[in-house]
Amino acid sequence: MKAGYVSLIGRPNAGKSTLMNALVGDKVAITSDKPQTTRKKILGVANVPGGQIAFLDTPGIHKPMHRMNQRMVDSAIEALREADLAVLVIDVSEKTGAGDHYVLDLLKKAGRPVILAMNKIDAVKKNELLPIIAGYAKALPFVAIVPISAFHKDGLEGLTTEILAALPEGEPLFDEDYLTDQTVRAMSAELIREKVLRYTRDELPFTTAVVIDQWEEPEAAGRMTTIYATILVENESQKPIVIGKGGAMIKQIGTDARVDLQKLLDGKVHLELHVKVKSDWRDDERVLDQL
Ligand SMILES: Nc1nc2c(ncn2[C@@H]2O[C@H](COP(=O)(O)OP(=O)(O)OP(=O)(O)O)[C@@H](O)[C@H]2O)c(=O)[nH]1
Ligand SMILES: [Mg+2]
Repeated sequence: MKAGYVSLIGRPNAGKSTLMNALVGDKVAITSDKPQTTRKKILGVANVPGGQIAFLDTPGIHKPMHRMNQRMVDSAIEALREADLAVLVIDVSEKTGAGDHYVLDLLKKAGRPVILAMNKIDAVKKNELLPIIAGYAKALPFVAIVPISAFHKDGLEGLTTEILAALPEGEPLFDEDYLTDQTVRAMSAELIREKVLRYTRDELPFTTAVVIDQWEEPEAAGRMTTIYATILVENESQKPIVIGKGGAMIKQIGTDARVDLQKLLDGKVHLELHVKVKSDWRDDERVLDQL
């Protein structure tokens, strides 16, 4: 049996969380088409024939402009230290740039074996892959290079085989039914934030956070869980955007979130959403600690 920690590392929006969900076979991390979706390291455990893989999904590595972002990048680097193996996830439909070289440098310094997962192959022509492979192969001695589409679950068996081959022999690290290190409350807050990311644009995705204020368990079987949550924004002008015309936006966010929450909790959910302004919360260590 093989077992170990595998950190998914890469630039924002490369598809790391989509990949982890696909490999774990469950929605563990939220995803969105906006960069900087994942804000902290998330464990997702995959039990596969021949072993157990403890994936660490990480925030995309970027230039941090706020304390929150510094924490995000730090948590990715920490995951790299904890890993037996790193999987560098790249978006092949994006041009290679300075950010990619920075990530390659981090991987070099970490000294862990690295697999290159070339993601989003569905979005490019086959012949565009060769020069990318050549460029990356020159930069780092990857133990394997695997073209995949995380979204379409294409090439994932091959990737799993390469991961298992590179992991040490060992007994499973977690019980077979253990999926993630996140609490149900934390996952619920994330699901609500995912809907905020889905429906809002401009700076809103970067400046919002979700806090669960109160959680009322159902009193009897068949009754509903009541969840009170607050969507934090950074300034007054952002509040009406999240609320929308006549409350349309927050209603849409709530309706969509409730569908996911009911799936997560396997029962009826009553969700009460509020919007609160907390200026500069992204640089407020106390708020960040709470989050
Ligand atoms: N076309 C295509 N899109 C993909 C694929 N994998 C992921 N995506 C999309 O890419 C976007 C980003 O995906 P995420 O999984 O959130 O990316 P991430 O690397 O976790 O991003 P951060 O958390 O911001 O670092 C989403 O819109 C996904 O649907 C793929 O194989 N093909
Ligand atoms: Mg992510």
